[in-house]
Amino acid sequence: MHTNDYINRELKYGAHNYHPLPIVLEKGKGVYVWDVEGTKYYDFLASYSAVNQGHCHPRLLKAMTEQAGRLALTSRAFYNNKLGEWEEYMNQYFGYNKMLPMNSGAEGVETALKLARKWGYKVKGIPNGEAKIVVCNGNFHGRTITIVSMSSDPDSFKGYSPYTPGFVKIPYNDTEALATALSDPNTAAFLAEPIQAEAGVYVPEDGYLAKVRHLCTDNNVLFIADEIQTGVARTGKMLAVNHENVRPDILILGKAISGGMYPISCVLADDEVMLTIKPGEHGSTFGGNPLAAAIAIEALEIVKDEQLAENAEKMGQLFRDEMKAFKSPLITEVRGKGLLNAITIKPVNGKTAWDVCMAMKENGVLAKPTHGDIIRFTPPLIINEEQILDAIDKIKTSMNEFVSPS
Ligand code: IF1
Repeated sequence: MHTNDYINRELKYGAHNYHPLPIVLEKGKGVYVWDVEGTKYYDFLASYSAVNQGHCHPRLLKAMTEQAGRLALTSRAFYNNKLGEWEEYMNQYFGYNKMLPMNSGAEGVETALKLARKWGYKVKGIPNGEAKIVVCNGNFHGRTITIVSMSSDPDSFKGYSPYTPGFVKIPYNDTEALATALSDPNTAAFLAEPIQAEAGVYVPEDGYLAKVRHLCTDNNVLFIADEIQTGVARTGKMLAVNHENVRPDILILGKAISGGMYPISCVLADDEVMLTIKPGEHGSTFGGNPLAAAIAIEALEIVKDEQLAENAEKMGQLFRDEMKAFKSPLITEVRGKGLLNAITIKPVNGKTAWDVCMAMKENGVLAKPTHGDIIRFTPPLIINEEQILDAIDKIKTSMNEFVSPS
């Protein structure tokens, strides 16, 4: 079978809820992936920052296979010997009293929303049914009906009404609008991504997160940080909030806490928040399974052992410096933090961000546009200087195919 055979089979038998680049991958190792024709590529998406440790990391494979051969799933009807180890590990790693384990990022976000409402009613004393949660325009927190009820993107929410009530939308990076919204005594929480990645890697102004922290504290409102994409060393610190020494009341992690080997998410909070949910009031079949615990511990150990945050900081600065110095008429902006970067593409000669990504694919670098004109670049955090300079050279060559730098 060739590439098109695989694509046609998916078209015939699979839902059409994606429009992937026309490439069929069958192998991954470190920063590289190979397609079914045997062609090798730099993976500059890393599954939207889930594969921070690199594809099929040997230590993750070992931890996964060993645990899978011993005990994979017990459900939470019984205890297992790995979950408490993971919970204690996360307490020591991130400094929160408690962890609630789930599977997908969206489940982590839903869990945080439920905790915020429970805390709002039981601790803050908000009248039952009146709790408000403030969110930002341009947010992306997943795709459940409640989560798209918070979205400002019609592509996310159109056709899925009626929507979950209780959400207040404000502009991102706007602390005056936040102060106004938080003055409502029925506000339980403020949910935000420390950097809006899906929207196009929008980094808020310096000091924004610190102001958010103060405003939430002053108004007795929980600050919920969705670090599913920005966390686990992606932005050059373990968490994006670490750049401003801000401690959220609820921290949501996902994606790279498994290194891309298994769907794992979790919510971290202190007892006043976490213990508002009593036995039987929340959970999931796979949440906190021993296989996830073994993988997550090893995935986070690798982040420390291989100093991935420090490397992300260094390689990300090199990427932005190189791309800013590359005066292509296609590039209107280069922005990001650590190895979470994006380039805004101005169509030239009718060529768009999609065309650039298709040319990059031909030249051996994989990335995909978001919102039409923005290309997000999020390679695995293990990438070294030789590799990133080689990939940058291929990216520049791809852009030069359409128009020469001025
Ligand atoms: C897809 C986007 C990125 C996330 C943040 C929660 C979730 C995500 C900050 C939900 C997930 C994924 C979803 C994935 C593509 C990718 C994505 F393009 F969809 F928007 F990264 F920007 N919070 N993002 O980024 O986590 O339930 O997916 O595990 O839908 O194809 P999930």
